[in-house]
This record gives sequence, structure tokens and C-alpha cells, in this order.
Amino acid sequence: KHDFWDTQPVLTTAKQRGQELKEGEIVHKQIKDISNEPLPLPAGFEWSSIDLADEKQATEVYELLRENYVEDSENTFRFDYPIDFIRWALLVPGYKVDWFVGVRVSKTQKLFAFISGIPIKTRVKDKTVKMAEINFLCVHKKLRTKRLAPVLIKEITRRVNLTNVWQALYTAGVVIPTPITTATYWHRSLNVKKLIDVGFNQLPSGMPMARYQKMQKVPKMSEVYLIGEVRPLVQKDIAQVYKLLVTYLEKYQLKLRFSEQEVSHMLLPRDGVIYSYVVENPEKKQITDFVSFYRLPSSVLKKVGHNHDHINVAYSYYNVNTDNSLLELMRFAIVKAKEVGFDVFNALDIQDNHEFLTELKFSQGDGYLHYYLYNWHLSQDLGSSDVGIVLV
Ligand code: YNC
Ligand code: MG
Repeated sequence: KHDFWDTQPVLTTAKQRGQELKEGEIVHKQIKDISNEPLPLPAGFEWSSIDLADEKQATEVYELLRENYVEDSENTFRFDYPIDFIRWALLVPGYKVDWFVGVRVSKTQKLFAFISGIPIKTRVKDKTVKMAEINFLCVHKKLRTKRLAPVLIKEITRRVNLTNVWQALYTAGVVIPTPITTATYWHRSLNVKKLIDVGFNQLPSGMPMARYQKMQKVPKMSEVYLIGEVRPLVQKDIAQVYKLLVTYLEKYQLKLRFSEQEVSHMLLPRDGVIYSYVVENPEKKQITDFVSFYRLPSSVLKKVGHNHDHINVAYSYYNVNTDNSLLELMRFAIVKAKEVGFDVFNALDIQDNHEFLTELKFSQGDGYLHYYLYNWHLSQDLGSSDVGIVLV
């Protein structure tokens, strides 16, 4: 039983899928039905829209997340989204400060909770729908299980609705009503010894470290065979990359409808945040493929027998192949990620990623990522390889 989610326009159980409900919007409302007043908060707390362009406010969000955001199931690691990452993820074209929703203690003004939304256009099967992409829901550890999360969700829903947007897209590691699909994390070790030292990986029983390291050895760049010339993505490539991406995403049931400006924001390299490379045909001066990954370090919470405080993690982002195989492109990405100092390369089993995961020595992790739509009914679950969207 879900006291909160049972009141929301989402499916109660997966069984409801395929029943009489029509595909599309679950409840229809109009702006005049939506309150102009923020939801009431418990005494002593107040709402605060967070201006992430402001250094001090961005730091407050960064610190809240660093200490209180998502941990793995064993509480060994916690995401440590860098400030520049948070800004990259949220200060997107058309962002609204009003959708960066904070909760402060009135007396001290300390930030105790946060939730964010950004405007997106989602293509679900054959319909294009304006949505909010919801992320970074976080309640300080001292305020947990007091039903503050539903208040944050209802407040951001109200603010989104007031802009005539009635649907949302989000992912979570937990199961709530009701996933449209579930993706699995796969991990490619780049720094084998460190990953074992910090408890990210276990040395297979009976195997000497040296042998294990040899098995997981990352190829040299000279062993990557790409047709064309590879180099970092730059602004003048965007028009081509935009076309490649839009065309490539067509085949997926769930994808975003980006503008060229959005693609430029998402993919142009930012040191320590987003790494993107293009492959260019030197004769035609045409871009044929590109590959990208983002950097999301995790804090190491259990420091026994080692002195690492972070693991440096690369996550596969948007990749498009035409002249090269996805396998060879991703081999390049892994070698490059190792070169730049990453400890591990993560990818979900979405898109066409099954084409390279096993071959490039990824191993399946124990983490899942569930995809959700708010106020949108799909008559069938999607498969993870129907998903063309990577959320950060
Ligand atoms: C979660 N992750 O089921 P019921 S992902 C949504 N997403 O409600 P309380 C969640 N709901 O079951 P706590 C959720 N986790 O009774 C829990 N819930 O109906 C539901 N963790 O609230 C839960 N960040 O305040 C239950 O719980 C109710 O104090 C309980 O707070 C939860 O960003 C949380 O994992 C997650 O900071 C804030 O545990 C807290 O535990 C925390 O008593 C660590 O809440 C960080 C963490 C979540 C990362 C993410 C996506 C969020 C999507 C939210 C839903 C958006 C809906 C669409 C809105 C726009 C609509 C339009 C148009
Ligand atoms: Mg709470």
C-alpha cells in the first residue's frame, strides 16, 4: 500500500497495464484547477527556489546532495555530483528557477530538502508530449520518513502544472508505482586494484590479483580500429551531430525530442563533467559517429584498509554509429576513459548497448534503474532496449 502514490495519476500495479485504460493522459486538468498557493509545510520550514547560477546557492545544493543523496544498497558509496555537473544537468536551455525547489529551516535558512525539474519534450511511441524531467529528490537524513517527499513532489507538480505541463519523466533505483521499464547497470573495471580495495568489486575466490588484472586489462589506443579520425566534439560539429542523433533515436519507443541548442548544451565537452568525441571522415569532412560519457564520482563511505575517498566513474551517455560499429566506438570510449583517469565505466542495458556489454568485458551489477512516466498510461511495458533516453 502506498498512501501517497495511490492518490497520484500513475498505475497502481503493473497488472493494470493492458486493461481498459486508454493509452495517454490519465487525468485531464486545466490551469484554472491548480492552486496559486504553495503547499503548506510543517511549522518552521519554508519554500525556497534555488538560483543555481549563484555560487552560494549552488554550493548549498551540492552539499545537501553530497551528504544525503543516493547510496548503493550496502551504503558503501554515495553519489557526489560536482557543482559543475549539477549546473550542466539543470541550467539547460529554457530552465525555470521556479522548478528548482528547496525547503529551508526558517530560523537558520539551512537547506534541508530539494527536488528539480527541467522542461523536456518526450516522444512516447507515436506521441510527442511536453514534460518535466524530475531529478535530485533529496531529504536530509535528519528529516527522513516524515512524509516530506510527497510534499516536495506535490509542490513541484503544482509549479509544473501552472506552466500547462501535465506529464513527467523520472528514474529511480527504488520501485514505486509503476515502472514502464527496468534497466540494469553494467560495469567495466578500469582500475581493478582500487575497485577491489574500496569494495566495489570482489576478487574472484582463488584468483591471484595479477591474473585478475590481466583479465581486465584495458586495450591500448593503438588497438582501437576506428574508420575515420576521432577528436573531441566542438561547436561547429553540432549541426551534424544533431542530425545524426535525431535520426539514430528514431528507432526507440521512448526518446527525447531535442532542439539543436539542447544537443549543444548536452554534448559539448566540459572538463570533469561531459566527454564527447566525434569520428570524422577525412575526405568528406563529414561526421559519421560520436560517443559520449559523463563523470559522476561517488564518495567512498567505508574507509577500511585503504585511503581512497572517491571512485571516479564514467557513465555511457549518447552514442551514435554509422560507419563504425557501436562495439568499436565503445572500445574507444573505454580506452579514453582509462586514459583520462576514470576507475570504472558504467552503462545501462538500454538502447543498443547489448551489442557491446559482454564483448567489452562489462559485468552485470546488482543495481537497477526503473523508468517512470507521471500521468501517462502505456498499455504495455517497454523493454530496456526500447529506451533511447539517458537521464543523469
Ligand atoms: C522516490 N525516489 O514510496 P508511498 S530518484 C518517488 N521517488 O510514498 P517520506 C519516493 N517517491 O509509498 P523519505 C521515492 N522514495 O507511501 C520514496 N518515495 O505512497 C515515496 N533518499 O515519503 C515513498 N533520492 O518523506 C512514500 O520518505 C513516500 O523521508 C515517503 O524521503 C524519500 O530524484 C527520499 O534516493 C527519496 O533523500 C526523498 O529517502 C529520501 O525517505 C532521500 O516519508 C536519498 O515517498 C536520495 C534518493 C531519490 C532519487 C529522483 C526522482 C524522483 C521522482 C519523484 C516523483 C516525481 C513525480 C512527477 C512530478 C511532476 C509531475 C508533473 C507534471
Ligand atoms: Mg520525510
